[in-house]
Amino acid sequence: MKLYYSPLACSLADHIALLEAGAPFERERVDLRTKHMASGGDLRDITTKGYVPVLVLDNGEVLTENIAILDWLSSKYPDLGAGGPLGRTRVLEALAYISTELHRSFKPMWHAGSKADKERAEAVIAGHFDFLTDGLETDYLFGDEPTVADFYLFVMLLWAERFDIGVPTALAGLRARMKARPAVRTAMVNEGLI
Ligand SMILES: N[C@@H](CCC(=O)N[C@@H](CS)C(=O)NCC(=O)O)C(=O)O
Repeated sequence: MKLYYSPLACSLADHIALLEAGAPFERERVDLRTKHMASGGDLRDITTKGYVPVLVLDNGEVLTENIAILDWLSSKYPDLGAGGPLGRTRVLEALAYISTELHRSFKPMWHAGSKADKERAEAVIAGHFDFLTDGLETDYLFGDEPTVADFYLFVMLLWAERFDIGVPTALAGLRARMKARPAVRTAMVNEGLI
């Protein structure tokens, strides 16, 4: 498998998942502005979508979209998912919320925009973090071990840190626990984040 990623992009969730699973994989760093890959070539030759994450499977199939890649990884490595009859569906529900509501809300923070746009985005992001905290009594979203949904949420919590956006205590705790995990540290070192 080969993961196409960019440092601190949402592909960090997939990078963490692969390391947590102990999966054999290679990684290729991509410059998101130019689409150039560290070892040469253009990401658009792998996928015309031109964004990360991209996971190329050993049989050459190209997977894109965080929700799909993380779901595929958790079906292949069940320790990355949640148990119970609705486990997979609940994790997908969380992944969809993180992707389509929370991740999307960060767009004004990454791109040039007015102060008012950024303040509005910050309020929306805070609302999503509150929603995810409501009723959370475990170390991670689905219990005492993280799932792929926590890996994606963790990236959003790192973005919050980067943009100085406060997060509820429970999510600050989740972020700290994630940072202490060996696989997470390795992913962050690989991406030059620590
Ligand atoms: N729909 C995609 C969006 C992924 C995405 O937003 N990737 C960002 C990094 S976090 C990216 O590569 N942006 C560069 C671009 O869109 O040109 C998914 O959910 O995986």
